[in-house]
Amino acid sequence: MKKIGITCYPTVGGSGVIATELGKLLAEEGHEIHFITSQVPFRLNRIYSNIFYHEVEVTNYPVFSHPPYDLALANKMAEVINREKLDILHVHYAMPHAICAILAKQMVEHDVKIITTLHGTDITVLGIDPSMKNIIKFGIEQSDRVTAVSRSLAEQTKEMLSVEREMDVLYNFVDEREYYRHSDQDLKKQYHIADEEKVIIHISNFRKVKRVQDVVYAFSKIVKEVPAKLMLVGDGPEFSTTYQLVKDLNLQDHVLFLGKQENVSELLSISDLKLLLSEKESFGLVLLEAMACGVPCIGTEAGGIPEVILHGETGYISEVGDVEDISEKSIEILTDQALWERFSRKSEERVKEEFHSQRILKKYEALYDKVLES
Ligand code: GMT
Repeated sequence: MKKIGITCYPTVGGSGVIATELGKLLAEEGHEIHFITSQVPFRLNRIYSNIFYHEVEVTNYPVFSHPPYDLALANKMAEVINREKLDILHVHYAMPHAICAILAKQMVEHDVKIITTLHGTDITVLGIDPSMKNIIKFGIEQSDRVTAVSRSLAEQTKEMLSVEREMDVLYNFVDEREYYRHSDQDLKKQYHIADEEKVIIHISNFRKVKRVQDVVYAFSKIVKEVPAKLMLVGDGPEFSTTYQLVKDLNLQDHVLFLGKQENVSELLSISDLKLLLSEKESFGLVLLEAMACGVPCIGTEAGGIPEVILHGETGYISEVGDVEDISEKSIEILTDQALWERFSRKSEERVKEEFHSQRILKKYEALYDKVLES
């Protein structure tokens, strides 16, 4: 049994989901888990007797023009490391978590190992920002071990930040107990989707990098050939522009804006195709969730997406922005039932073989053993 601290962004994004799900799996294996975050992680949705939560409280003293969250986090990390005698502090998303962890380690006597997991925008966006680049590089170099969620992200990190150190690639995973194809088709009726209509789904935080408008443009071509509905799940800065585009293309009757949703496995279970057309994407956890529910995916040749979707086996890969190609490939999948079934089956198999939660859990546990031996 190990004592493991975990820090992540508790409210949004795939990195918080992975960190929390990993914490839960580790707890089920008998480890003692200490979440050190600003809020209770939203996926921590039941009580575990061996999971503890330590809230980071920030002082909002009037002298501060910016409340010092990072320092409060480092202080809390040091307090928990010392009091609970943590073996490992595993931080998800380099900025600022890796740097806070290094600082906390320097503040304590107790020997704790720092593991940093890179998730994507901490490198591909923040890592090229001159105001943060050097400190992110510092956090990566000073961590005892560093993992990245795809080969592509590990390579980009080395290239963009000129980091020499060894990095382990540990893919993301989904909880198979939640992500599987549910058989209840009644949901389709509830959304007034006719039986013969195909369902295309996109799930994201509607940020520019996700290119949600390409999804709408592709759909506008698909719906001319195949009776279909587009479900847009999520919210974010590009929501209004996307809404306007749907209106301009006169697609209102074909597009459902569902906003933020949790537990999307039921929505995925009534879907026939998933589109993720990002220009940057280190992994694309939503692809894995779709594949686990037997949904073929089309994604872009960006970051780690081609490591998740096997082109021609579980779905297709297209160039970023090639809406023509994306719509052609979508129409092919949606109109060839034998192809759809092959992609769907292979997607489910691939998740079970390559991205099974127990397989990834074992890899993290092996990494913890290795770092503690060193
Ligand atoms: O930037 C985001 O979209 C959110 C970010 C996060 O913090 O969750 O997502 C990143 O981490 C996910 C979990 O590892 C990956 O599945 C996403 O691909 C990655 N996002 C990007 O690289 C844009």
